[in-house]
Amino acid sequence: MGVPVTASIDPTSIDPTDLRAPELPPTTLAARAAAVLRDNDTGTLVTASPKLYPHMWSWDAAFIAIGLAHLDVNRALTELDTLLSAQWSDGMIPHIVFTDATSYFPGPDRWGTDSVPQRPPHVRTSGICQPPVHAIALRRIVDIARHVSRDDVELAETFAARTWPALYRWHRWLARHRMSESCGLITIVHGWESGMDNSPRWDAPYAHVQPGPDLPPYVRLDLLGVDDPNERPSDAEYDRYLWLIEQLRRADYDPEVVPKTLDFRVGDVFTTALFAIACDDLVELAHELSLDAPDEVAELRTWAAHAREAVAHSADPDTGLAFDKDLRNGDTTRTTTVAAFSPLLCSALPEHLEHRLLTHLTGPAWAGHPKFHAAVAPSVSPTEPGFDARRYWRGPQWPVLVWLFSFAFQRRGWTGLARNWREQGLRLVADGSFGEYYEPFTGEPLGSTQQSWTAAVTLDWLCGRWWA
Ligand code: 2M8
Repeated sequence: MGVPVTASIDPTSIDPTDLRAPELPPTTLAARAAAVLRDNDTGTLVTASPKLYPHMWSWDAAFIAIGLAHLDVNRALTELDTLLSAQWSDGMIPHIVFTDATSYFPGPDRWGTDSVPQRPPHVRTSGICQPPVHAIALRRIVDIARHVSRDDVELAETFAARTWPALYRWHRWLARHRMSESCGLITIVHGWESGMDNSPRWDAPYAHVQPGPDLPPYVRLDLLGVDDPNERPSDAEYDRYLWLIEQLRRADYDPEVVPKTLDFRVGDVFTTALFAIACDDLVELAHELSLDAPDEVAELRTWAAHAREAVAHSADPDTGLAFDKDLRNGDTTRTTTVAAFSPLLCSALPEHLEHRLLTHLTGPAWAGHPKFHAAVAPSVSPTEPGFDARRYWRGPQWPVLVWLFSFAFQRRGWTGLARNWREQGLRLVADGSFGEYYEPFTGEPLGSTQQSWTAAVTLDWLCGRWWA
């Protein structure tokens, strides 16, 4: 079932306070965001964007489901259901669930997962994962439903009880196969698993990835989906991305083998922080729904504690900035990107250090940069050597990340800050083009437009009453 054409926003649910001169009035902006989700809806999944990304992406789907819940709780649950129906039998949620579209590369043939026994037979998928934000989304949708109607609460709670075991198995897969024995951080085996594909965080680890002469030839299609190739990763980066797919195929996507053998193996602080709060959310859901799963709940608590500990250990004792670990050589990757503020997402640090980190995040090198169009964190600060204002994860501001931090601030009780980031996030998206990312100085939308997760977080900022 698709988003109903008649789905409309209840204007009374929109909090109109503090919007700084948006180009579009909030009701118009919300209606346009709803239209993006409706236009990108195939019926059972909303594609990440119409042109550049005509498939379902794992972490996009979680944010998209939150946006959908403001239009139709049932449709939001269908989105999560579609994703979960593509879960591999070992528990992994794949990073792409493919539609029939052929305009994206690498598509299912290049991933070569058709013969992998863990993959469910009815659907074609990639063979890696993305950050585990799904339990966070499910809990948020249950909350949203509580403000809609009794029927929606019933629907959402029944769905949550039914799918809780699948989300538990997904977390168990991460804990079993990806929690690094040496540092406790969640291991990623491809930059795509971080969601921040070409972030300078990965420059040093990618130096180990040397594509062989037997890398099968390929043609990039992503460059057709943007105005300027400089907004996307370079060709050299793409060679490495594709080489890792070759290595994954040669390892038969075996979850025991992959994290021990791939040329890219990194403990990711951001994914680990999200894992910690997603485990908390599964525990909370189990309590709220009175689920009888004491052993599983105990495991989730342990994983959350280990994840927090690992994030805390990866933080610099003076600044609180947290850094990834290159598991191939044990190096701490000292590149500061927005991910370095991950301890704030999961309350991993003592108060004085958190305060220092927060001051830095909101200060002139980051969100408080005096020349920024909107006062939110960029993916990389202009003060960092790897900064590039227009290129993808190397500098632009990403509404979805702004939402994640604003949401975490709200949950932590930092309501003033949360409201401020919401207001500034709305300033970023106020022109209604729903860019994938934005040039921080001018606020120009870059990458794809009509990007579903941008529309979705806009809807949550506008209609999620608890921001007020
Ligand atoms: C981007 O990643 C894909 C590969 O997974 C790509 O560039 O082709 C990233 O921004 C990722 O975080 C996001 O999930 C995906 C779809 O929006 O696009």
